[in-house]
Amino acid sequence: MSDKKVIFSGVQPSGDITIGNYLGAIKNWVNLQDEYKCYYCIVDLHAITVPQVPKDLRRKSLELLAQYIAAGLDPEKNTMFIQSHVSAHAELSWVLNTITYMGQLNRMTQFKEKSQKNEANLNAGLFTYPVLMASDILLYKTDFVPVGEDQKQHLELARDLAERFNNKYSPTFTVPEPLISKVGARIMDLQEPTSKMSKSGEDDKGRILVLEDPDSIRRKIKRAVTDSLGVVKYSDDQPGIKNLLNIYSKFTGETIEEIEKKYEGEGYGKFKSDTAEVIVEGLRPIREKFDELMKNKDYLEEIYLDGAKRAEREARKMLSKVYRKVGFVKRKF
Ligand code: ATP
Ligand code: LTN
Repeated sequence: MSDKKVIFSGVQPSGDITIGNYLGAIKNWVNLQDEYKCYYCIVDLHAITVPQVPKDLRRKSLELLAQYIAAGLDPEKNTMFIQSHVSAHAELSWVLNTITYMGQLNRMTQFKEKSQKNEANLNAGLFTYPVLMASDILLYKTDFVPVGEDQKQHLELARDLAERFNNKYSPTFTVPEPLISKVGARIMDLQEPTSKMSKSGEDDKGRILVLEDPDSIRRKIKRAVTDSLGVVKYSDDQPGIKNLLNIYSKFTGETIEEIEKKYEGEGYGKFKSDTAEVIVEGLRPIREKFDELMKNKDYLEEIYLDGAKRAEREARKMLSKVYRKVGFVKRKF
């Protein structure tokens, strides 16, 4: 048995992933793969809490797997799988729903925001979304969950449910901790630098996709909202510039101070065009690898099949334990 600590994280195949998803989550995962036992999931059950076109969802799920690999996740080292392939996620979610308070879910900011945007489809899945996320995490005795800052509140709920279950029955779940990086944990919209860049937001000009073509990236950065102060400085009074500094720093590994220094006395023009190049070059290898991977669907199929088998084994064990503790009769087949 391996004594490595366990990592679990996931992204919804609800759209094409942005540099927010990449810098806030996936890029950090790559650095964890040697030291930890990692599960990286494509959370399609979560994705259907907002309307999806079935054939697009199918394609996007596969493309997301290809982007995980293209971004540097090694299928030999990590367990990568599709959430709906391991039914224990939905099953544990039911049990955890019965120990979750309505009041807790009512306080979730993502629910408040998304329910405003989806008034026409205010479904119960959107409300219990964080319980399913807790199930994802708790099935694998997860120690750490590397996510962007927006997921912190959901992680708190996962911790709370783990503790509540452990107290009510007996020690069962590991209480997980969030892993949120200092730089890049919250990449903002380029047009509205006070709200987070999102893959499913309406305005396409505010986000940059991981697979976006270089000219389009250059155009979007050029048009990114800044301010009239004219100094490249990391300050809350300059949310647009602060965001570009974060992006620059996360792609290159240079510190914010080093970058500020480099552009001292320069206007925004040069800083912006350099930032665009940093992004283009940072994404180039991912795009190239992605194109190659998408030509080989059999390979991708092999990976998600193998991943689901491995995940299934672990998840089943935990689910059986939970079923036993809550008092269900043991299944004889
Ligand atoms: P959607 O717009 O469909 O709700 P999303 O773009 O917010 O999706 P998720 O699939 O919900 O993306 O999130 C996947 C991961 O990416 C999570 O760890 C999340 O914290 C991270 N993430 C998403 N957006 C950003 C962002 N703007 N900055 C940093 N991290 C982000
Ligand atoms: N809700 C997450 C996606 C997600 C997730 C998870 C992240 C679903 N299950 C488990 C970490 C661990 C989001 O980023 N919106």
